[in-house]
Amino acid sequence: MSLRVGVIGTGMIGQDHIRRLTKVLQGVEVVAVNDIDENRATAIAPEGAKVFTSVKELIHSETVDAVVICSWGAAHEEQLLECIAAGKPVFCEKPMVISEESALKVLAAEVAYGKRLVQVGFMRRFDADYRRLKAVIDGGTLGTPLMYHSTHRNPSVPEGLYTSDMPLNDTLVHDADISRWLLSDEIDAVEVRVPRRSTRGGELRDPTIVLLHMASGAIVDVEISVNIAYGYDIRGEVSCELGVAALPNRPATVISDQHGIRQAIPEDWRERFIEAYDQEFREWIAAASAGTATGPSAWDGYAATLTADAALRAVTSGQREPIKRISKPDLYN
Ligand code: NAD
Ligand code: ISE
Repeated sequence: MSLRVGVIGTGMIGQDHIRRLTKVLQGVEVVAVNDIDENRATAIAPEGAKVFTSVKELIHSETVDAVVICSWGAAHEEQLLECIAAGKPVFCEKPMVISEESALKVLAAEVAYGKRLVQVGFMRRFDADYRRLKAVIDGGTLGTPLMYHSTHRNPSVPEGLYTSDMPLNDTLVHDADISRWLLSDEIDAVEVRVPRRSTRGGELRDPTIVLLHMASGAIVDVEISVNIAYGYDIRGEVSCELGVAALPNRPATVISDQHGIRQAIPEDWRERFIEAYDQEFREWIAAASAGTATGPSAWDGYAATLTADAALRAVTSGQREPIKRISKPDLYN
C-alpha cells in the first residue's frame, strides 16, 4: 500500500516536492495539501488530493499517514509538534525551527514520544558526490581531516524577502550540517567576517565568511555569496593530513561557442540537487512507511539552529561565539 502524504506549504519547494512525490517516486501518494494561501493550495493540489484549510485537521486526518512540511521556518515548530502529538512521521524542510527554544521543544516532544518521527531536509547528505567524499574521509587513507572549505553561492535571492540575517540563519544551515556529517564532528564556536559588500544586493549583507570551530579542533571556512549572478555553485574540499578530497565539478554538457569551451552551471538548488532530493525522499518514504524516521534528525536540526544563533551573535560582536549544547539524548545516538 502507498504511503499517504499531506503536504503543508505549496510554494517553491513544496511544488517541487509534490512533483517528485507524484511523478518521480514510487510507493507514495499526495492525498492532502494546505497553505495559508488557500488559492495557491487549490491550484497546486494534485488530482484527487484534498485541500485542508486547517493544518491541524490535515495532520490528524485518518487519510494522512505522514506529513511533509514546506512552509516558512517560523511555522515549523507548531507544525512539527502537532505531527509528533499525532505520532506521524514528518519530513520538515530546513531550517527545522528558528530558535534554540523551539528546537528544544521539538527534541523534548520526540524524546517523550520515544521513537524518531522527524527527518530534516538537509538534502546534501543524500547527494552522490557528498556521499563519495564522506566515504573517502571515513576510509581514513588521507588521515585526519584538518580543514574543510565550503563554498555556497546563490545567483540571486528574492529582493525584500531575503534579509541580511538569512545568509546566517537560512543558508549557512546546509554548510553547518554537512560539515558535522562529513567530519563526524560537532560545532563548538563560530566566527563571522564581512568583506566588502557586493553592490548587487543593495543593502544586503553579502557576501559573508564564516568560520566553524569544530570540537575536534578542525576548522571549516564557509563562503556565502547570495547574489553572484553566474549560477548556483556549491563546492567543498577537505584538507587532511595526507591529502585533499574535493567534490567534483558537476558533469554537464560541454558548450563550445564564441565565449570558448565551457560547462553550464546549475541555475538553482532545484537543478543542482535534483537527484539528492529524490534520494532524500526515497529514504524518507521507506522509513515513514515503517512508522519512523532516519536521516538528518531533530538533533541535527538543533545543532544547525545553535550554529545559526551563534553566527548571528558573532556578526554583531565580531568575536568567536561559543556554542553550548545539551547532552545528546539516547534517541539520537
Ligand atoms: P515559498 O515562500 O516559495 O513557499 C512557502 C509556502 O508556505 C508559501 O506558499 C506560504 O504561503 C506557505 N506557508 C507559510 N506559512 C505557512 C503556514 N503557517 N501554514 C501553511 N502554509 C504556510 O518558500 P520556499 O522557497 O518554498 O521555502 C519553504 C521552506 O523550504 C523554507 O523553510 C526554506 O528554507 C526551505 N527550502 C529548502 C531548500 C533546500 O534546498 N532544502 C530550498 C528552498 C527552500
Ligand atoms: C534556500 O532556502 C535553500 O535551502 C538553498 O539550498 C540554499 O542554497 C539557499 O541559500 C536558501 O535560501
